[in-house]
Amino acid sequence: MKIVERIADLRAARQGAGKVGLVPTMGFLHDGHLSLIRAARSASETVVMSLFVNPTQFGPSEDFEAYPRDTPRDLDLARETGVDIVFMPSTGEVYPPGFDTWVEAGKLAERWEGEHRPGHFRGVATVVVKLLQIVQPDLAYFGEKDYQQLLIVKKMVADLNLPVEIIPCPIVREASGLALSSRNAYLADDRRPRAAVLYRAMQRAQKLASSGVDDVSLLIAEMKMVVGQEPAAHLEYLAVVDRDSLQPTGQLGVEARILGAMGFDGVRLIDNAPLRLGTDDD
Ligand code: PAJ
Repeated sequence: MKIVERIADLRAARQGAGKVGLVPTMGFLHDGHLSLIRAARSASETVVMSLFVNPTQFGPSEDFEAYPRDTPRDLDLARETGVDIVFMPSTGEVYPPGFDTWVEAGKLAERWEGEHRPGHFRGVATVVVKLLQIVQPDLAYFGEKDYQQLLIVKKMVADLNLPVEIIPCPIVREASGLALSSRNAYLADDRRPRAAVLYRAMQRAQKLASSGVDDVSLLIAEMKMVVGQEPAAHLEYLAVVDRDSLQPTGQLGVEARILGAMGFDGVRLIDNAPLRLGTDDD
């Protein structure tokens, strides 16, 4: 496995690499990240993983400095999982002095994470377009865990004619249902099952929808009741949205998406799930 810190060296390593799959990450790898690497491994000749905690997607009062980091462990996991090249640039390599061009995501970024984390998606879209330009992969892998981010990246790639295929990957969860996240490291081990309350609420909504309940306000009220039973959980938003436009839906159609964010023991957690009327899978 090659470890590359400079853009020029990455470009050189990429020459003649065949079909390239890129997995962008901020490190502190868990099974969610590894599932993306495995998907890339199965479809590409060369797997590139970027490891870069991107400062521009963190707000001034957010956890950029405290964001969990463990590079030696990440490199071991990447090597074991079949990464060929790790790209781990310094902040100055990605944002040299005077850097001043930004990618602004449109309507998809207005609500939900965009509303609660102003500037977040501008930072994400900018760093993702830079990583795509630097690595020039054929395929790039993104998790549904960050569903809004996935849709924004897909839209950006279409709107800016970037020659890459975006491959969505399913959410990996703990046995409790808690979606894996680097930020789960902030939670005490014995608190994690309780932090799965957001997912339990989403499962409750799916169960009702499966039995024919299509009244979205009732489904949301039920989910809020489930979350309300967990005193440590403080909802930021919980919404049923059109799975493509991310606009709230009034009536449950064929398929919608539930998006939620909450504070739990002072940790900010997000989750999402499909919501289908009259079926019981997922
Ligand atoms: P990070 O949070 O490290 O996540 C890297 C990738 O792993 C993202 O595509 C994310 O959706 C995916 N992922 C995280 N948890 C997952 C889970 N439980 N199941 C499946 N996939 C999961 O997302 C970012 O970094 C950054 O915003 C980035 C795209 C790298 C830009 O800086």
